[in-house]
Amino acid sequence: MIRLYILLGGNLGDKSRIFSEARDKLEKRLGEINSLSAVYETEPWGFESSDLFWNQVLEFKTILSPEEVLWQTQQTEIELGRISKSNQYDSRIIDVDILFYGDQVISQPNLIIPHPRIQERKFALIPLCEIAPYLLHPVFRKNMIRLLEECTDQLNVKKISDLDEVHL
Ligand code: PH2
Ligand code: MG
Ligand code: MG
Repeated sequence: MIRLYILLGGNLGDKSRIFSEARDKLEKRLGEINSLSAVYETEPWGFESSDLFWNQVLEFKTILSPEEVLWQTQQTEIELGRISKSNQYDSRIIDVDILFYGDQVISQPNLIIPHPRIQERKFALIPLCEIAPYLLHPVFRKNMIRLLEECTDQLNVKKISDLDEVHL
């Protein structure tokens, strides 16, 4: 069993329904959800939009290979109606990103693990700190607390209270 961390992101549509469906589909495809962060409302990183994102980190136990996980996450995005994958950052219904696959380091044209920009993004580090503060980044050899302390991202990341999030 490998411990797998996935980041959900999206800033279009009925985010509550889409996130709930994404969690259900991913649990069927990847394995049991071991723990999950709160949902955070986050300012778009890397591009301008008035549509705020939701982000959430999920921790799974999986027996799938990294390539199988990638395939399953892509199928989930397609099923939930994600249209295109442009090279530029853009608004989207759902993005399912692999953050960590155990402590493995993978560098293939279509699959880079750990996700190459975790350390630059508070919208990933803050939920990671909530559920896995002492998880060691296998490349930088630093835990999530340390990466968050060193992160210079200034964009707003706000926890959505359980009361607001009726469908969770
Ligand atoms: N994902 C991006 C680009 N920018 N900004 C926020 N707040 N949340 C995201 O998930 C996100 C982003 C590319 O995948
Ligand atoms: Mg992404
Ligand atoms: Mg993605």
